[in-house]
Amino acid sequence: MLKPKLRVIVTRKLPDDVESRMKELFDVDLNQSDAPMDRASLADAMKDCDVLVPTITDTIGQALLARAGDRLKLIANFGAGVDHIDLNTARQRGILVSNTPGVLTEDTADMTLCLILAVTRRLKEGLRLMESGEWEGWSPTALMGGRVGGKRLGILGMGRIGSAVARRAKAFGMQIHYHNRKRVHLDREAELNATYWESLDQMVSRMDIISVNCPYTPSTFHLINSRRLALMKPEAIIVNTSRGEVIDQNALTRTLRSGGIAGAGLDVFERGHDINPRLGELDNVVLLPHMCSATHEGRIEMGEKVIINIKTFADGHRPPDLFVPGMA
Ligand code: 8YV
Repeated sequence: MLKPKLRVIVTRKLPDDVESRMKELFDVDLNQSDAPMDRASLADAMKDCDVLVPTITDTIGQALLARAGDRLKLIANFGAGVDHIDLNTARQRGILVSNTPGVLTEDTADMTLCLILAVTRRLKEGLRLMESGEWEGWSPTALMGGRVGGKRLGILGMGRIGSAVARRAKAFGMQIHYHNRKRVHLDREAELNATYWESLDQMVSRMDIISVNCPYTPSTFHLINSRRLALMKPEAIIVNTSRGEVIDQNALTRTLRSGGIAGAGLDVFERGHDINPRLGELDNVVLLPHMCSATHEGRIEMGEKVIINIKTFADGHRPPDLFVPGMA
């Protein structure tokens, strides 16, 4: 007898190719409106499916998980970060959580370099000048920025994305430094010509550019706080393409406004899209709408990973991208 298809609920609109394949494989409910589900709809969905496919815009905490139906056995997240899911409660309830690592590494690293260049080379001011129609031609001293070649880049979190940032930055002539929970393998340090700093305080105080690339966990919450921002050199900049919660955004705003550091490039914000309005007013701050992994290729590969995780689970095996806390 044929096994019944798994009932899968997807919380947001995914690329068409991904949705078509899901329709072939599963009994799937898609969200064509792309409006994020409210809590009540999410709770209903979690009562009524075998597999939930959420994204970063769905906060799946203890209360929602406690009310999930017994049939919910897998949360196959569309995204690498799973900080919006209460992993401990999921584990206690016997619900597996998988993610989509690896396929957004290069795209995110590309955009990290884009932000570093945008801030150091004053892209925002240049664009604004052209868009205003007020540009009067070349000048020897107009819009001079900093040169990235030769600068010290301190990478906070030398995982997949941090290493991909390091490879690119090395090609731009930057000197690579990093802080990580654990020192990486010596071969990788040699490949990247990277210097390990056990002390984050010491690294932060000596870098020209800081790139935040660590996941958001209870131990990385506000890792960059007002005290550490005060350690940075006044001519240094910081970029964040990981999670907003790693930087205390209000402290960063104050530091930037008082000239404590020279600029910031942010793709991510606390609680998803909470942006201090005083940040965007600054010429030396470039803000992006969480778009670092937004390529057609990457989003399709993320969908393919979600499908492989669900299909493997449906076939009675362990999904390949099962998320194990502490192993990211
Ligand atoms: C994703 C991200 O696009 O994968 C992640 O962790 O931060 C993003 O770039 C997003 O999370 C999709 O859910």
